[in-house]
Amino acid sequence: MNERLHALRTKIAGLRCSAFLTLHQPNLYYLCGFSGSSGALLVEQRRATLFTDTRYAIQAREEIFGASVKIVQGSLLVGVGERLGLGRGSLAFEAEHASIAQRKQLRRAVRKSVKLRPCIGLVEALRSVKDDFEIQKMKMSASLGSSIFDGVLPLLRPGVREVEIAAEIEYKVRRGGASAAAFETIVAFGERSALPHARATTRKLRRNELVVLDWGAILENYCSDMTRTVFVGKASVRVRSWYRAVQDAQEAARSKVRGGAVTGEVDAAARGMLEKRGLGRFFTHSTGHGLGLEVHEEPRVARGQTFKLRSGNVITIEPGIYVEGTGGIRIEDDVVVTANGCEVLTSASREFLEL
Ligand SMILES: [Mn+2]
Repeated sequence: MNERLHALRTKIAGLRCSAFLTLHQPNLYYLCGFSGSSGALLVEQRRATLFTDTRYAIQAREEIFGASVKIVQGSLLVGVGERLGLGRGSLAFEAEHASIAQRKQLRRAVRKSVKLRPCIGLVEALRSVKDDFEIQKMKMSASLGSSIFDGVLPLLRPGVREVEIAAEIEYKVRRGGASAAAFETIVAFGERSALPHARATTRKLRRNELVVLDWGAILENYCSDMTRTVFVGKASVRVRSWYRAVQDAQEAARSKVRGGAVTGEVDAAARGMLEKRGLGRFFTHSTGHGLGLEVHEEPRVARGQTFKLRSGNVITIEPGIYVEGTGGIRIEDDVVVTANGCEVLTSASREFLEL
């Protein structure tokens, strides 16, 4: 019995829908184990069917649980329409993962008497609570990410380019067993570190500069995401005090994480700490986000969010400050929520390192 499909069917029935359709890869993988890049999963109350094309025929039969496989020539949605036994009733589809063109195609593919019901976040809500097996994988992914940090530090010598460091990080992550980096690795030197999502360039490292490294792995389908900031050279008193403030903000946010806490409070803890140091205006993004099969997923850890954390949620805690023209500092860890607090999955040192 596929418990995930069971939980989804309960939700679908609660919405008074008779069937559910997803085309979104992480949801396909989560619900039936399919890792191919093109598929459609139709979940009805008594059966589930994965539609894919001939490229994935062997793979789908090997991977899938709880659903049967239907290999389709041509449009997957036409296949869905033919299989859908409904004469009437409602088919729920994922509004956030269907293009306007796909929606039109779907309308043509199913009978006129079937209502199409856009819905949002049904599978994502299930995915936000990780089971023990998933937490195990996320621990492995986070520990792979953490394990490469010490090996990168000796490469941070004046003259090295951002792209070289990014390439080294991604190489090490893949050598460690990752199928890919979880996102484009961020390496930002000096004033470029004031861009929270800087893209690595050929800019060379100089002495007495901040270095922000933000990287992650996809290991057995699960993402890690972490950031460390170091200083190459001797930091000023001002930069040291900034670093301490971000460290304290990160710790304040982490200490708020527990089952029953609201993500807006976690965000407020980090923000409040930086405001107290007069740095609030430099913290220009949210404190964190859910992490799992995707690098950004539910829940959001941001100002005003009312999401109540539960054991098994995995989130990042990543406050930062960004001072235009000077540089930025961010510290990011992945944590799993427990009844009484959280367990930090990323183990690399958070101490201020001057290289
Ligand atoms: Mn992140």
